[in-house]
Formats: sequence, C-alpha cells, structure tokens
Amino acid sequence: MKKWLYSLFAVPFVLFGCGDDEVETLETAEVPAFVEVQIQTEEQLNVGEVQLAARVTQDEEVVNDAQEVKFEVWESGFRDEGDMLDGQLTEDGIYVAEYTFDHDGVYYMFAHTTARGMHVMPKKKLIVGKPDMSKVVEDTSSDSMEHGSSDEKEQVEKEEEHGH
Ligand SMILES: [Cu+2]
Repeated sequence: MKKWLYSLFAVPFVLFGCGDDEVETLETAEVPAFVEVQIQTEEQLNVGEVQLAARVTQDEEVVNDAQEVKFEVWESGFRDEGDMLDGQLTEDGIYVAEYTFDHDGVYYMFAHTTARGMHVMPKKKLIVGKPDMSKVVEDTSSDSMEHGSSDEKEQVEKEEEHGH
C-alpha cells in the first residue's frame, strides 16, 4: 500500500520538477501506462467451488510479474466476515484462486492487485444461486483502500495523524 502511495505522490515531481528548457522532454517522456485489471469471474455463479480470476495487463501487454493479486470475497452486508485469498499466476497475466460458496447469496469481490508500482482494485458483484433478494442485506462497506490485512496498521497511522 505504501508503494502505491509513493508512486502517486512521485508523479508531481516528475511533471513539475524540471526546468523550462526541459518541456520537450516532459512531452516525450514515457509515462508508465496504467495497470489494468479485469475480473473474469462470471457474475452469475452456482453454489460450490468457483474459480476467482483476474487478468492483469499494462498497455495491452499481459503482466506476469504482479507482486500481489489478492481476492477479497464477502457476502453483501458482511464484509467483516469476508475472506482474503492469494491469487496464483496461471498464464497470460491471469491470476486465480479457488473459492467455495456454501449458500445462495449476493456477494462482492475485489481483486486487490499490486503490479509495476501501482495498486488497482476492481470490484464485482456476484450472484450465487438464486438468493432471496428480499433477504439480502445491503452492502454499505466503502470502496476505499481498506485492506483486511493492513487495516490495523492503517488505523495506527490515522490515529497518529490525528494526534497532531
Ligand atoms: Cu486494494
């Protein structure tokens, strides 16, 4: 997560850090293309074992060296009880993890991807089986950078900031 922040903050220095005589360099400088992540898991799934999959590309080229692809899955309204799975590279920039849905429901998944110094995290809604929509709990969790694994650390950092 830190790396992601650094790369974000480093950009202004690259853009504004050079003198006037370097404007041409700026225009022709190679800005790294954004990493793109496409969740390939179908929206409609059956109860049982399912393959969660995401394809990582950069500038139309497959990315087989992603530092981390983590799948976060949770039932709508119960993100706290969700799971985090490590995606494994198969081929052509496709990272997968097996996950078992044991009952019908509406679920959500994030593909938390760290690659080439960037963090991308697409989200997708999954419908497993035939859930009774009147009983589905609305999901109010945020789309922010709260990562199950680093929540505690982020919390500490926030508290420190507020202490000043
Ligand atoms: Cu993320």
